[in-house]
Amino acid sequence: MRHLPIVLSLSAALVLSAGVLPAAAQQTKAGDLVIVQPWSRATPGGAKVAGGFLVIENKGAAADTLVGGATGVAAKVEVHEMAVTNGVMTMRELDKGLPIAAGQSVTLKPGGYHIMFTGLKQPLKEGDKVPVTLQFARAGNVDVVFDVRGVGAKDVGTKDAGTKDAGGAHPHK
Ligand SMILES: [Cu+2]
Repeated sequence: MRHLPIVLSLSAALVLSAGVLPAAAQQTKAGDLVIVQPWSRATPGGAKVAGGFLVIENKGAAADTLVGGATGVAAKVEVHEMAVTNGVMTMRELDKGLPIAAGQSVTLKPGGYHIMFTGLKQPLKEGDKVPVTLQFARAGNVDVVFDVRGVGAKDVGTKDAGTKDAGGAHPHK
């Protein structure tokens, strides 16, 4: 099944100035689904995993399920859940995927549900754009682009205070 992603590049103003509101959130529509603002975090040297975060809205009348995905920068794209059990933060793979009920939206964010890129083939650097194909049970494959934010970024629109984004931080491509 093929869906051409509608990637709004309203984000030209991107991360250059601090305090940019996420009003110009990147959105991708695929059937009944709207994928909002996928982002990830820069990885420290040698890290083999990275988290991926986004909002998935299901505007349809039927439930869908995020079951996984694929990307060129990692061996696998898994769907994980993070939870505090007896005071200890643990995470596990959702082997049946993450359901998105009809008419609902699900937020994947640090400390909760998230995408996990495992077997990273290269470090993620702030400012990178990482193409990822998300796989849904109903909507099929959906191509999105994850924005890589600073190491300390906590949520959409949040930048760590110490970010040194003087531009030109694109060592390749
Ligand atoms: Cu994880």
